[in-house]
Amino acid sequence: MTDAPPAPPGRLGRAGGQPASAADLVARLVGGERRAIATAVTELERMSDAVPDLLAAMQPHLGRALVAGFTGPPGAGKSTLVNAVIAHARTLGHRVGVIAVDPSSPISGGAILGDRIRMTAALDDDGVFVRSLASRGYLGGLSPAAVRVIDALDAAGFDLILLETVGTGQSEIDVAEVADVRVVISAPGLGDDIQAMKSGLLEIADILVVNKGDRPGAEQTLQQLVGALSIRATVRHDTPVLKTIAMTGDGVPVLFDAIEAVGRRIAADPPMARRRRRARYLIARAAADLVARRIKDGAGAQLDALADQVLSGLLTPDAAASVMLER
Ligand SMILES: Nc1nc2c(ncn2[C@@H]2O[C@H](COP(=O)(O)OP(=O)(O)O)[C@@H](O)[C@H]2O)c(=O)[nH]1
Ligand SMILES: [Mg+2]
Repeated sequence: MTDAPPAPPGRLGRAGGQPASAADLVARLVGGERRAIATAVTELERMSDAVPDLLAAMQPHLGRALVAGFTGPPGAGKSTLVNAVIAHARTLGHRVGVIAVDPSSPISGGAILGDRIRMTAALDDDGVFVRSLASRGYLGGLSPAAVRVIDALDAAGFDLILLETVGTGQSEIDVAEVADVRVVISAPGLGDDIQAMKSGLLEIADILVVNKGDRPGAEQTLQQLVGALSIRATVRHDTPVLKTIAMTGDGVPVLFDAIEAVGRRIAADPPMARRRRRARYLIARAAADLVARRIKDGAGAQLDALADQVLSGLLTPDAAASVMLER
């Protein structure tokens, strides 16, 4: 964890000895009060009972932030690069919120980003807010909680929100749905990384970054990416391919300009369109969770009955699934 300790669950912090209402908390959050932001983020992360009220109170304050997703294989340098982008964005006066989604435990994983941020002045800077979230049960992907935390940081006036996720399985799809700008990071020496990009990372990228530009093989990795872009039908052929050295900040201003350029391109979309995409994602995720829970909780006897019908040839498994969902 890199920010203030969470309030106890179910309470929204204290004001004058009384539990603060969601509206009060959001008013303080909108005013940029750090404790209020930390408390709201924790409530949203834990899906506490206060969440519906919080979301409702935040609605009028949403839609200003640009959300940039940083995804790629472990060790590519995402956290280091996020840190360098924070530093650059701060010199330009942006307020930066950071959400790092770690597939492992919040303790081991969160500490990694925390260490990188701690190396800079960012922790003492009111213009930066960092939170690591575990991706419990979401296979390395984004949890719906992470999407709600984006809203909290947006409402709190962070105009740039950086989202770090490991690019495996579900998370690349999540990032494509949730981020306004998708930055896909690779680095030389990570093995068969260009092949790994077949899994869809190239397709979602607005910007491709070869980090560790100081390492042997960086130029070759870059050329491979340029080559892969040119022969694939399903990608934008004008996707920028940039080289960075996150450790020194080399290439970071160019990357930042590229992020802003994509931001300008999509600024033609009304903010509502971007938020609608995130809302669609939340609904689809919630629906999938609901179905999974139904199957797990209540469907034992029904499943047995349907299985018998499948075995006796009365139903196909697909038809049985439909019966189950219609109940
Ligand atoms: N040589 C070199 N090492 C880097 C660079 N950026 C990050 N690293 C190192 O690569 C390792 C993984 O970095 P990290 O940011 O944790 O990667 P992540 O897993 O993608 O978040 C760390 O040891 C970093 O110090 C770079 O530009 N050049
Ligand atoms: Mg990392």
